[in-house]
Amino acid sequence: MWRRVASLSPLISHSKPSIHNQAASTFKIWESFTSQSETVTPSKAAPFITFVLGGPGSGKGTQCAKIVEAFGFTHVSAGDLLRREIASNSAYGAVILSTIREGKIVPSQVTVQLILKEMEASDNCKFLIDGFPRSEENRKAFEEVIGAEPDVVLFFDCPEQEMVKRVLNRNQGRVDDNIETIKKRLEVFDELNWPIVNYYTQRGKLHRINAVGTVDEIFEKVRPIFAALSK
Ligand code: UP5
Ligand code: MG
Repeated sequence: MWRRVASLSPLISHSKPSIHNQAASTFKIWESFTSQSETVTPSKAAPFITFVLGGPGSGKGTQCAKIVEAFGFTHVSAGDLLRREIASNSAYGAVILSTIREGKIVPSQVTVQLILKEMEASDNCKFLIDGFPRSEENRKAFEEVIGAEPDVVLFFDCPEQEMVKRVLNRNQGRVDDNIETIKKRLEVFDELNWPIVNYYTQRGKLHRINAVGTVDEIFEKVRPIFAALSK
């Protein structure tokens, strides 16, 4: 049985008018998403949500794969969802692509709707939200739409030099894995990540994990967090 740190409302988007209005002026897909989500059956189990934070190359995706394997979570990578939008030639693909190339942050309305859509499509109720939120504005937008906070927040804390080395070695053809964009990604991370870390530290939800070491060594620091919750 998964013990919730905070009880979450069912996964129905009771989106508040402020978010809806703000979104409508930016991206119309928000409207279509919220109107779709009103049809979701209220019986869906309340989700157990883990936010996975950390700089570029800190190992978020790698550790999420290990958590999925060991604890049966569904992995929702915000970056992967955005890259999927680009690949699908969606109306917003071009805007998302240029934002990622510049190492900047895609508007919350777009990312939040992609994440929630993915969650709603899943039968699982345990989610790892990887690489989100990246700013206080992201965090507030998500929490306002879902009407609750995440249960757990992981923060993979990794020195810049190590993150740069890992990203440059990845070699998977990502448009943002070049030194110029990496510098910008690191700047944006440094500017916007800390308020989120501080916020969830104060809420008693943040687990800071030293992300230096082998993948298995790092996972041995992650495992007890979920093992304790699943008792
Ligand atoms: N690796 C992993 N662990 C290792 C270890 N312990 N030792 C040695 N090597 C290790 O790992 C990176 C590389 O390091 C891999 O080759 C791996 O094998 C190796 P990975 O697990 O992929 O790290 P991760 O933290 O996931 O790095 P990633 O580059 O994916 O992080 P980012 O946060 O930069 O990327 P993301 O895909 O989340 O976002 C990309 C862009 O999308 C953002 O810059 C932004 O423009 C946009 N975006 C938004 O606008 N909003 C969002 O909400 C999300 C993204
Ligand atoms: Mg990743």
